[in-house]
Amino acid sequence: MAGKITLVEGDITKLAVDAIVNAANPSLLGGGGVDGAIHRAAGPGLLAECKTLGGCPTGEARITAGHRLPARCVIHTVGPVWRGGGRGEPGLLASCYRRCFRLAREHGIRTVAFPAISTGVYGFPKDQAAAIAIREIQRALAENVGIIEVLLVCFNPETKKAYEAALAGTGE
Ligand code: AR6
Repeated sequence: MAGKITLVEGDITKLAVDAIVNAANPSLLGGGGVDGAIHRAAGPGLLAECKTLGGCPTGEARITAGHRLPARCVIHTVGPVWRGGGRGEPGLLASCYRRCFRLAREHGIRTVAFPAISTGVYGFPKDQAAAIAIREIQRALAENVGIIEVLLVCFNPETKKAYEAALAGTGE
């Protein structure tokens, strides 16, 4: 495999990687959860840049500079709100990861950190989200998109357990 997956605990805003991923909403103008933390740490320049983007549909992604963050870039993606699983949520979540990797390749990003997209306020079950994340990340690494390391940030113990189970299921 061309790149590796690493689980890390803690706050994504502290990571000095090429890009951190933000679990945003379609306005791209900030919110709670990891989105709020990223905007607070990045400072007002990030909001100003986001205002120029005109929002982002669910399942897509947009890229900005990192402003005051240690990360060079922020990839903002909009995960689906969980509505029981029958409204295309799994496909939309997979699309978030694919769009993030597409942007990463276009921008020469070699190290990228993801939060557990959609598993907070948006209510996506953590185990299902972790399985989708691992599958899409392994696919991107196998396609050799230029990434050398994907960090999966575990903000709570349940998220870490879900990733560990998903990785065990794939023989990683
Ligand atoms: N570092 C890493 N992970 C974090 C951090 C952090 N600093 N803070 C929270 N998490 P959420 P969503 C984890 O709710 O479900 C916002 O208001 C959190 O524990 O941030 O995609 C947006 O504007 C969880 O595991 O994102 C949208 O309106 C994961 O990040 C909405 O929330 C995602 O939780 C998006 O909801």
